[in-house]
Amino acid sequence: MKGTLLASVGGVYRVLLDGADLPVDASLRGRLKQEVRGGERLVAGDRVDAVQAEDGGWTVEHVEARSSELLRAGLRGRKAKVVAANVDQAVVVASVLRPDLSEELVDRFLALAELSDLPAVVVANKVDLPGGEVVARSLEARLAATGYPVVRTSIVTGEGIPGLAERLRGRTSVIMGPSGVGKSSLLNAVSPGLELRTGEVSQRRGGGRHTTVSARLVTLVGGGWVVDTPGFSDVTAWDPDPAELARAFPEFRSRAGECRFRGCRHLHEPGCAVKAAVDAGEVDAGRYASYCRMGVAE
Ligand SMILES: Nc1nc2c(ncn2[C@@H]2O[C@H](COP(=O)(O)OP(=O)(O)OP(=O)(O)O)[C@@H](O)[C@H]2O)c(=O)[nH]1
Ligand SMILES: [Mg+2]
Ligand SMILES: [Zn+2]
Repeated sequence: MKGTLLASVGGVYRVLLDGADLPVDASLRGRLKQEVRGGERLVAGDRVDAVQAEDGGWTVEHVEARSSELLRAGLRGRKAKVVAANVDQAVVVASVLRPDLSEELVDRFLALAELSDLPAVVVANKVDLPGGEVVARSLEARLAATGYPVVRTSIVTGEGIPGLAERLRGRTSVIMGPSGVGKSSLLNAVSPGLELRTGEVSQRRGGGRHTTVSARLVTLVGGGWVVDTPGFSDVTAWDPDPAELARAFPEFRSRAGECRFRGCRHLHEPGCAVKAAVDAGEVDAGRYASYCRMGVAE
């Protein structure tokens, strides 16, 4: 029977068979196990074939080719890891306060989505907090030239929850963002009954403790799938391939063709159209600064 992998924890593969309401726990067929050890992991969102033995136990026999892969940071030259499969949009969640907005982290998550060929939406959560509106507005201004929609949300006032629900409906989305910004809380608000675990943001560090520990796929009331992920703290240490990086900034792409030199890295080259756009205020200087920092391996 065909189904979708929801999560895998410690060698147990939780599969929602097509048409079923409740998932089953399965193990892997020996051959697949070899492949998993070889580095090809099964991840949330994978489409699988599972069979039931006479004793009732389920085994995953086959994994289908993926239509998309969300890649996580290849850390310091290591191979990029696949975090989720067959997703069709990335939702990058930031909180305007508690933890404080990290614009560079937002840029990094957006770049990860771009390099995974996923369209992205940005969520500015916790706008109920005093001063939150101002921070949300600055984030919107920063991203104005990128084309990414920014949705303001609050699980306290309910602002933006219907809009977010609308964007998630009927699609398979992956929720990304730093720990403690409210990813699981938002999903609970969008789809009451999910009851994902949420956690207090630690006062001392303003975040950093992971309440969600592994990527898992959940179904939403009204249709749609979402992969809830733990905050990828290691995205901060991501060194993307500098040659690919400009592709990860949509507002650069339309200008890159006008640079004087082909293969322009948009750093110190003369006649760079991207830098000219930054100087003209058409491309946000903060976004450009993120680009420069991300392209430099430390
Ligand atoms: N004031 C306010 N607090 C919120 C809002 N959304 C979430 N929170 C709180 O923020 C804390 C962290 O929320 P989580 O949903 O666990 O955050 P997360 O992004 O899933 O965190 P990880 O699973 O660790 O990656 C909880 O105490 C939530 O109650 C919001 O809109 N406003
Ligand atoms: Mg969570
Ligand atoms: Zn250039």
